[in-house]
Amino acid sequence: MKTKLALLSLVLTAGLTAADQPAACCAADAKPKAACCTSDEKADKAACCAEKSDAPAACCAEKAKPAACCAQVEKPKPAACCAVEVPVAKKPDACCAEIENRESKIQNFSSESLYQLEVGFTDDRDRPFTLASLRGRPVVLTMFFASCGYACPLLLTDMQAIRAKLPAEIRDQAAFVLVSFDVARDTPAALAKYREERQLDAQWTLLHGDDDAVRELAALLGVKFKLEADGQFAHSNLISILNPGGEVVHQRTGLQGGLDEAAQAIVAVSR
Ligand SMILES: [Cu+2]
Repeated sequence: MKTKLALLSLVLTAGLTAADQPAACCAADAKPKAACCTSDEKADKAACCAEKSDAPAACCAEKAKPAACCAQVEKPKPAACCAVEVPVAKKPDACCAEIENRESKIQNFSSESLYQLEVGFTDDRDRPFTLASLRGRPVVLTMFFASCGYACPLLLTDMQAIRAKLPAEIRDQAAFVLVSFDVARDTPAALAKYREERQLDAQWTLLHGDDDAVRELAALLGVKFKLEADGQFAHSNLISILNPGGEVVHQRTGLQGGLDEAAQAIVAVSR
Protein backbone atom coordinates (compact mmCIF):
# COMPACT_ATOMS: atom_id res chain seq x y z
CA MET A 1 0.00 0.00 0.00
CA LYS A 2 2.79 2.38 0.89
CA THR A 3 4.38 1.86 -2.49
CA LYS A 4 1.12 2.59 -4.28
CA LEU A 5 0.57 5.71 -2.26
CA ALA A 6 4.08 6.90 -2.86
CA LEU A 7 3.56 6.35 -6.58
CA LEU A 8 0.29 8.22 -6.46
CA SER A 9 1.89 11.08 -4.63
CA LEU A 10 4.62 11.22 -7.25
CA VAL A 11 2.08 11.24 -10.08
CA LEU A 12 0.14 14.05 -8.50
CA THR A 13 3.18 16.05 -7.62
CA ALA A 14 4.52 15.77 -11.12
CA GLY A 15 1.28 17.29 -12.42
CA LEU A 16 1.68 20.55 -10.56
CA THR A 17 2.57 23.61 -12.56
CA ALA A 18 4.03 26.95 -11.74
CA ALA A 19 0.48 28.30 -11.56
CA ASP A 20 -0.14 26.01 -8.58
CA GLN A 21 2.64 27.47 -6.52
CA PRO A 22 1.46 28.97 -3.25
CA ALA A 23 2.31 32.62 -3.33
CA ALA A 24 3.73 33.08 0.14
CA CYS A 25 6.30 30.34 0.14
CA CYS A 26 7.01 29.95 -3.52
CA ALA A 27 7.06 33.50 -4.78
CA ALA A 28 10.66 33.93 -3.76
CA ASP A 29 11.94 31.38 -6.18
CA ALA A 30 10.92 29.40 -9.21
CA LYS A 31 10.71 26.08 -7.45
CA PRO A 32 7.56 24.08 -8.17
CA LYS A 33 5.14 23.68 -5.34
CA ALA A 34 6.30 20.21 -4.40
CA ALA A 35 9.83 21.31 -3.80
CA CYS A 36 8.67 24.46 -2.08
CA CYS A 37 6.30 22.88 0.35
CA THR A 38 8.48 19.98 1.29
CA SER A 39 11.52 22.12 1.77
CA ASP A 40 12.84 22.19 5.32
CA GLU A 41 13.38 25.91 4.99
CA LYS A 42 9.68 26.47 4.37
CA ALA A 43 8.52 24.37 7.29
CA ASP A 44 5.22 26.15 7.86
CA LYS A 45 3.29 23.67 5.77
CA ALA A 46 -0.11 24.65 7.06
CA ALA A 47 0.45 28.18 5.85
CA CYS A 48 1.71 26.82 2.58
CA CYS A 49 -1.39 24.73 2.06
CA ALA A 50 -3.64 27.60 2.97
CA GLU A 51 -2.23 29.53 0.06
CA LYS A 52 -3.54 27.04 -2.39
CA SER A 53 -6.20 24.87 -0.87
CA ASP A 54 -6.94 23.02 -4.09
CA ALA A 55 -3.42 21.80 -4.62
CA PRO A 56 -2.26 20.35 -1.32
CA ALA A 57 -0.66 17.20 -2.65
CA ALA A 58 2.87 18.25 -2.04
CA CYS A 59 2.48 19.71 1.42
CA CYS A 60 0.02 17.18 2.74
CA ALA A 61 2.17 14.31 1.57
CA GLU A 62 4.54 15.52 4.21
CA LYS A 63 3.80 13.09 7.01
CA ALA A 64 4.92 15.27 9.87
CA LYS A 65 1.86 17.52 9.79
CA PRO A 66 -1.00 15.62 8.20
CA ALA A 67 -3.76 16.77 10.52
CA ALA A 68 -2.96 20.46 10.27
CA CYS A 69 -2.41 20.17 6.58
CA CYS A 70 -5.61 18.31 5.77
CA ALA A 71 -7.57 20.69 7.97
CA GLN A 72 -6.58 23.44 5.60
CA VAL A 73 -8.39 21.77 2.79
CA GLU A 74 -12.07 22.51 2.67
CA LYS A 75 -13.00 19.54 0.50
CA PRO A 76 -11.55 16.09 1.15
CA LYS A 77 -8.39 15.77 -0.89
CA PRO A 78 -7.72 12.09 -1.13
CA ALA A 79 -4.25 11.94 -2.53
CA ALA A 80 -3.03 14.48 -0.09
CA CYS A 81 -4.80 13.43 3.05
CA CYS A 82 -4.75 9.70 2.50
CA ALA A 83 -1.10 9.67 1.64
CA VAL A 84 -0.35 10.18 5.29
CA GLU A 85 -0.36 7.38 7.80
CA VAL A 86 -3.99 7.64 8.84
CA PRO A 87 -5.51 4.43 10.24
CA VAL A 88 -7.84 2.91 7.65
CA ALA A 89 -10.86 3.12 9.90
CA LYS A 90 -10.43 6.87 10.28
CA LYS A 91 -10.03 7.79 6.62
CA PRO A 92 -12.92 9.92 5.36
CA ASP A 93 -15.10 7.98 2.95
CA ALA A 94 -14.88 10.51 0.15
CA CYS A 95 -11.16 10.60 0.57
CA CYS A 96 -10.72 6.86 0.37
CA ALA A 97 -13.23 6.36 -2.42
CA GLU A 98 -11.31 8.73 -4.61
CA ILE A 99 -7.90 7.37 -3.83
CA GLU A 100 -9.12 3.82 -4.45
CA ASN A 101 -10.48 4.98 -7.77
CA ARG A 102 -7.13 6.48 -8.66
CA GLU A 103 -5.26 3.40 -7.54
CA SER A 104 -7.58 1.30 -9.64
CA LYS A 105 -6.81 3.42 -12.65
CA ILE A 106 -3.15 2.86 -11.99
CA GLN A 107 -3.91 -0.85 -12.08
CA ASN A 108 -6.03 -0.30 -15.19
CA PHE A 109 -9.28 -1.30 -13.52
CA SER A 110 -12.25 0.76 -14.62
CA SER A 111 -14.93 1.97 -12.25
CA GLU A 112 -17.10 -0.86 -13.62
CA SER A 113 -14.61 -3.56 -12.78
CA LEU A 114 -15.45 -6.23 -10.23
CA TYR A 115 -11.73 -6.35 -9.54
CA GLN A 116 -12.04 -3.19 -7.51
CA LEU A 117 -13.75 -5.31 -4.86
CA GLU A 118 -11.36 -5.44 -1.99
CA VAL A 119 -13.18 -8.20 -0.15
CA GLY A 120 -11.37 -11.49 -0.05
CA PHE A 121 -12.58 -15.00 -0.76
CA THR A 122 -11.12 -18.40 0.03
CA ASP A 123 -10.74 -21.13 -2.55
CA ASP A 124 -11.53 -24.79 -2.07
CA ARG A 125 -7.95 -25.47 -1.03
CA ASP A 126 -8.39 -22.97 1.78
CA ARG A 127 -6.16 -20.37 0.14
CA PRO A 128 -6.97 -16.63 0.16
CA PHE A 129 -8.28 -15.47 -3.21
CA THR A 130 -9.03 -12.02 -4.60
CA LEU A 131 -11.09 -11.60 -7.74
CA ALA A 132 -8.43 -9.28 -9.14
CA SER A 133 -6.14 -12.29 -9.53
CA LEU A 134 -8.36 -13.28 -12.48
CA ARG A 135 -7.35 -10.18 -14.43
CA GLY A 136 -6.12 -10.70 -17.93
CA ARG A 137 -8.40 -13.65 -18.63
CA PRO A 138 -11.98 -13.90 -19.85
CA VAL A 139 -14.10 -15.16 -16.95
CA VAL A 140 -17.34 -17.09 -16.74
CA LEU A 141 -18.75 -16.57 -13.25
CA THR A 142 -21.81 -17.88 -11.49
CA MET A 143 -23.03 -17.59 -7.92
CA PHE A 144 -24.51 -20.83 -6.63
CA PHE A 145 -24.76 -23.16 -3.68
CA ALA A 146 -23.42 -26.69 -3.67
CA SER A 147 -26.40 -28.48 -2.17
CA CYS A 148 -28.88 -26.97 -4.64
CA GLY A 149 -31.28 -29.59 -5.85
CA TYR A 150 -32.40 -27.96 -9.06
CA ALA A 151 -31.11 -24.80 -10.68
CA CYS A 152 -27.41 -24.77 -9.77
CA PRO A 153 -26.64 -28.15 -11.35
CA LEU A 154 -28.22 -26.80 -14.53
CA LEU A 155 -26.13 -23.64 -14.33
CA LEU A 156 -23.00 -25.74 -13.98
CA THR A 157 -24.00 -27.88 -16.95
CA ASP A 158 -24.55 -24.74 -19.01
CA MET A 159 -21.16 -23.32 -18.00
CA GLN A 160 -19.59 -26.58 -19.15
CA ALA A 161 -21.54 -26.35 -22.40
CA ILE A 162 -20.33 -22.77 -22.93
CA ARG A 163 -16.80 -23.94 -22.31
CA ALA A 164 -17.18 -26.68 -24.91
CA LYS A 165 -18.28 -24.12 -27.49
CA LEU A 166 -15.10 -22.08 -27.20
CA PRO A 167 -12.19 -22.34 -29.63
CA ALA A 168 -9.41 -24.31 -27.96
CA GLU A 169 -7.02 -21.41 -27.45
CA ILE A 170 -9.70 -19.32 -25.75
CA ARG A 171 -11.03 -22.25 -23.77
CA ASP A 172 -7.59 -22.75 -22.31
CA GLN A 173 -7.18 -19.17 -21.13
CA ALA A 174 -10.69 -18.67 -19.75
CA ALA A 175 -11.46 -19.00 -16.05
CA PHE A 176 -14.63 -20.64 -14.80
CA VAL A 177 -15.61 -19.41 -11.37
CA LEU A 178 -18.27 -20.59 -8.96
CA VAL A 179 -18.90 -18.39 -5.93
CA SER A 180 -21.15 -19.82 -3.24
CA PHE A 181 -23.64 -17.68 -1.39
CA ASP A 182 -24.17 -20.49 1.13
CA VAL A 183 -21.56 -19.12 3.49
CA ALA A 184 -22.48 -21.52 6.31
CA ARG A 185 -22.40 -24.85 4.50
CA ASP A 186 -20.13 -24.28 1.52
CA THR A 187 -16.87 -24.19 3.42
CA PRO A 188 -13.65 -24.63 1.44
CA ALA A 189 -13.75 -28.32 2.37
CA ALA A 190 -17.35 -28.66 1.14
CA LEU A 191 -16.38 -26.95 -2.11
CA ALA A 192 -13.41 -29.30 -2.51
CA LYS A 193 -15.82 -32.20 -2.21
CA TYR A 194 -18.08 -30.56 -4.79
CA ARG A 195 -15.13 -30.17 -7.16
CA GLU A 196 -14.33 -33.84 -6.81
CA GLU A 197 -17.91 -34.99 -7.26
CA ARG A 198 -18.38 -32.83 -10.34
CA GLN A 199 -14.93 -33.59 -11.72
CA LEU A 200 -14.02 -29.92 -12.14
CA ASP A 201 -10.44 -29.47 -13.29
CA ALA A 202 -7.94 -26.72 -12.47
CA GLN A 203 -9.63 -24.28 -14.82
CA TRP A 204 -12.44 -24.03 -12.32
CA THR A 205 -12.21 -21.82 -9.27
CA LEU A 206 -14.59 -22.48 -6.39
CA LEU A 207 -14.90 -19.72 -3.86
CA HIS A 208 -16.16 -19.37 -0.33
CA GLY A 209 -16.64 -15.89 1.13
CA ASP A 210 -17.93 -14.37 4.30
CA ASP A 211 -21.36 -12.81 4.36
CA ASP A 212 -20.18 -9.30 3.44
CA ALA A 213 -18.02 -10.48 0.55
CA VAL A 214 -20.79 -12.58 -0.93
CA ARG A 215 -23.42 -9.87 -0.58
CA GLU A 216 -21.16 -7.26 -2.11
CA LEU A 217 -20.38 -9.41 -5.13
CA ALA A 218 -24.02 -10.41 -5.52
CA ALA A 219 -25.09 -6.77 -5.49
CA LEU A 220 -22.58 -5.90 -8.21
CA LEU A 221 -23.70 -8.81 -10.37
CA GLY A 222 -27.42 -8.31 -9.75
CA VAL A 223 -27.75 -11.72 -8.12
CA LYS A 224 -30.48 -12.08 -5.49
CA PHE A 225 -30.61 -14.97 -3.05
CA LYS A 226 -32.64 -15.86 0.01
CA LEU A 227 -32.43 -18.80 2.38
CA GLU A 228 -35.75 -20.61 2.60
CA ALA A 229 -37.16 -22.60 5.51
CA ASP A 230 -36.25 -25.90 3.86
CA GLY A 231 -32.55 -24.98 3.74
CA GLN A 232 -32.59 -24.32 0.02
CA PHE A 233 -31.93 -20.89 -1.44
CA ALA A 234 -34.25 -19.05 -3.75
CA HIS A 235 -31.86 -17.32 -6.13
CA SER A 236 -31.29 -15.59 -9.43
CA ASN A 237 -29.93 -17.71 -12.25
CA LEU A 238 -27.18 -15.70 -13.87
CA ILE A 239 -24.07 -16.67 -15.75
CA SER A 240 -21.86 -13.59 -16.08
CA ILE A 241 -19.10 -13.08 -18.61
CA LEU A 242 -16.26 -10.76 -17.55
CA ASN A 243 -13.71 -9.22 -19.83
CA PRO A 244 -10.01 -9.36 -18.87
CA GLY A 245 -10.45 -6.11 -16.94
CA GLY A 246 -13.19 -7.58 -14.75
CA GLU A 247 -16.14 -5.78 -16.31
CA VAL A 248 -19.38 -7.66 -16.85
CA VAL A 249 -19.88 -7.69 -20.62
CA HIS A 250 -22.68 -10.23 -20.89
CA GLN A 251 -25.12 -12.13 -18.68
CA ARG A 252 -27.14 -15.19 -19.50
CA THR A 253 -30.31 -14.89 -17.45
CA GLY A 254 -32.51 -17.85 -16.56
CA LEU A 255 -31.97 -21.53 -17.13
CA GLN A 256 -32.45 -21.95 -20.84
CA GLY A 257 -30.74 -20.95 -24.05
CA GLY A 258 -28.23 -18.22 -24.63
CA LEU A 259 -25.20 -20.51 -24.67
CA ASP A 260 -24.00 -19.42 -28.11
CA GLU A 261 -24.33 -15.76 -27.17
CA ALA A 262 -22.38 -16.34 -23.98
CA ALA A 263 -19.61 -18.14 -25.87
CA GLN A 264 -19.53 -15.35 -28.45
CA ALA A 265 -19.19 -12.79 -25.69
CA ILE A 266 -16.16 -14.64 -24.33
CA VAL A 267 -14.60 -14.85 -27.77
CA ALA A 268 -15.24 -11.15 -28.36
CA VAL A 269 -13.33 -10.09 -25.24
CA SER A 270 -10.50 -12.53 -25.84
CA ARG A 271 -9.27 -11.00 -29.09
CU1 LIG B 1 -29.44 -23.36 -7.10
